[in-house]
Amino acid sequence: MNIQWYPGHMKKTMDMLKANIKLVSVVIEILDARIPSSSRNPELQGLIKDKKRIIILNKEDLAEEKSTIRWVNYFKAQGISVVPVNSVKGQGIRRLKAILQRIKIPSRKGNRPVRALVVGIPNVGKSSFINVLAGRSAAKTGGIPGITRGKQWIKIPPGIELLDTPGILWPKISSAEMGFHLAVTGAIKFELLNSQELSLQLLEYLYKYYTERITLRYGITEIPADMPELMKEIGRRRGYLLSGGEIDISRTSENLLKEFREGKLGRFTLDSIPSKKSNS
Ligand SMILES: Nc1nc2c(ncn2[C@@H]2O[C@H](COP(=O)(O)OP(=O)(O)OP(=O)(O)O)[C@@H](O)[C@H]2O)c(=O)[nH]1
Ligand SMILES: [Mg+2]
Repeated sequence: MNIQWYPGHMKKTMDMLKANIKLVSVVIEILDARIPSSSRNPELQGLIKDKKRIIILNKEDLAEEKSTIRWVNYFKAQGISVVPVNSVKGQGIRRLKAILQRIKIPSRKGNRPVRALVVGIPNVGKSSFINVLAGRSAAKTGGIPGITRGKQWIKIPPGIELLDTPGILWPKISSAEMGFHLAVTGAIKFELLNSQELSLQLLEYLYKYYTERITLRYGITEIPADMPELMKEIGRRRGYLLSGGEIDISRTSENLLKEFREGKLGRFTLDSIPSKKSNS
């Protein structure tokens, strides 16, 4: 899976972040708990530099609990505050609020608000996170990447101001595996993907590591080792037929992706902790 998606609006957002970084005292980096390293924008690290940073592992409800604990420990060991969050149900939000409220801003006048920049890849849940933190629908959200356009300051009393920003990727996604992780979790615009190819790749991943979940979800006990054949079998079980009686592969593929993203096949963490050697 070779994916590049860096349109003009992402470059513009990057420039906007550069211009606004001096206005904030904290950067809230929203990562996808299923892919904590693939969802980390390498271009942001230079921008954030020594600014206070909080990492949110969002969509924790879709990630494997044990892996999330490992990732939390991994970031903590680097001295970074990290909170797993479910931005739909609000889990983790109280802890995050407490962290934000502990941040003291040196000011002659006393109570200056804590201003934070909220950044992350498309569709990771930045706007949902802000809304659940604010306790109201202040920012527009949606199931496809590219919902937020332009910047928006949102006030959260007492004393917190957040800047919602459009999701951004980076000019060169370095590995095919990273591309697969971003695409399969929903960070890449649908129109850019070959959903049948992506879905086959997902099936291969499931077949390799989570065979029992295929059986559990689709009732297939004798799983064929040929992926297109397995895809057909899933379509057959679902009754996704074309008018001539053939299996509707396109519908089956899209449904597999959808169910995976919604957590219907269980919780998944696709990224593992980098080994000590490769961790620079
Ligand atoms: N399961 C689950 N879904 C979530 C969570 N947070 C957000 N979502 C869903 O993810 C989708 C994207 O949410 P948004 O808040 O619009 O994401 P965003 O990062 O602002 O997206 P852009 O503005 O397009 O970059 C929506 O369908 C949300 O309901 C979460 O913690 N768990
Ligand atoms: Mg948004």
